[in-house]
Amino acid sequence: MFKKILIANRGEIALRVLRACRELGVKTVAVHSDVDARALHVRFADEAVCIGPAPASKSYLNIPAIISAAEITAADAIHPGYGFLSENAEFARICAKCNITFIGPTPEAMRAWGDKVTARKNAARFGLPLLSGSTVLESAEHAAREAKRIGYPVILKASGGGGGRGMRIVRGDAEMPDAFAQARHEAETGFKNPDVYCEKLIERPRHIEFQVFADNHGGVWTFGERECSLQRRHQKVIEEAPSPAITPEKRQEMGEVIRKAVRETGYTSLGTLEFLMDEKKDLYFLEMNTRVQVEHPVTEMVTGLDLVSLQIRAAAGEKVDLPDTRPWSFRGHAIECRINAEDPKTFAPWPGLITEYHPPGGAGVRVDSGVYGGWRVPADYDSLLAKLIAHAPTRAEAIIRMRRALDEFIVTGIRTNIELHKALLADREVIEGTMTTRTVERVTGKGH
Ligand code: MV4
Repeated sequence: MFKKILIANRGEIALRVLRACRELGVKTVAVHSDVDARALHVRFADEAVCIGPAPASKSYLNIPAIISAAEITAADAIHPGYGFLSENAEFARICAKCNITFIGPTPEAMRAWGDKVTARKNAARFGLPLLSGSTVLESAEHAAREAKRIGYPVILKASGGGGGRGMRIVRGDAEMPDAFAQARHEAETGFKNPDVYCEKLIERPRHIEFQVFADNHGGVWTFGERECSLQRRHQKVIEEAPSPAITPEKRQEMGEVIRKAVRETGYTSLGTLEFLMDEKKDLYFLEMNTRVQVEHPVTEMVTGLDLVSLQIRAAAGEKVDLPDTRPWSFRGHAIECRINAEDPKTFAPWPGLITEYHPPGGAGVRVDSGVYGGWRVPADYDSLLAKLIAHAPTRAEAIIRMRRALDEFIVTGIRTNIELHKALLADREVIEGTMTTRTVERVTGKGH
């Protein structure tokens, strides 16, 4: 096991990693920007190093400062959390060169899955179900030919993109020249890679993702799926496990296909495979996230596993001893609400001083947060204040428990999206479990 892990992140995920380290008997180093000097992750760590001013580009994304902090403190590994440097293959390569273990997959695996056209090729080769689509499109004429073959409507995507940025829907030949030019331009400026490909469009998809884990000794596990359809502008709002749209048979079938693909590509560490589900409930592979995800707690609640601990143990080269490689047996249902500091009307971030903070508790309630009463939420980072997770024997009971917990949550001084969560958990589609990626937009009203 490692002696000391540097956590290259902030907020709730830095605390989450700290907690796993404590239980594994590993010393911790927090890094922080100027505005985070009094943050909880700094107070809970064994050591802390200031790595720069508030802007992330000067601190949490500052590779030389983070590597120096690891060298000064003699940390033997770096956990990147999510966001920031977590999917930066170059950072993983630099860590290895400096004899520091990057807690995640190899730089080669990060590159292979990070490029969407390469990921599609891998997925096709190893039997993951794919939407009809193209490889890299060379011109608007080439794009129109491919779109005709696939059948309109199609969606243009950036190969270097992900998370929904730089996508363009195209419904016919007439729209293609402009759409192609715009998609290419956005890809070039946004991701420094002009490569664009296209796919058959699914109009009202559900977003479902599968959790995988692999150690360095050939052990590969899938821990079922998470339902992530409740999103706004590509930001997830509520996630749950299991998905109400997945039967045990489908979970078993997907688990087998995914484990085979993961094994044959030599992938290691935690990973998440994102799928779209169409009206026929068929699943299609979209992309793979090579990091721990924000919503990992819902999987932890229904499996009883500590995914971050498993990720650290695998990175340390441990042969992980889980009972078998069949899909995990699930206990009950878990829902997560992302509590953000934001304007309830405009959804704009609402940084500022938290005057009072009282998180809910009681049976089946978990809160992962990095804030406290008296903490000033900086304007420089994302607006996630806390993840509220409710676990109960059934989905209906988990919804009731979540409503109860939301009613108990006290945050004053700033505004939050707690009322949005209450509205979503009172919505018919959400209650019935038939939500799609359009549901949040409908509940919040078209104005936004
Ligand atoms: C799509 C799609 C429809 N058809 N691909 C958005 C995130 C990125 N990973 C892929 N995304 C989409 N890809 C095809 N072929 C619709 C979306 C999409 C979406 C996906 C998941 C969750 C929310 C979404 C919101 C709008 C669009």
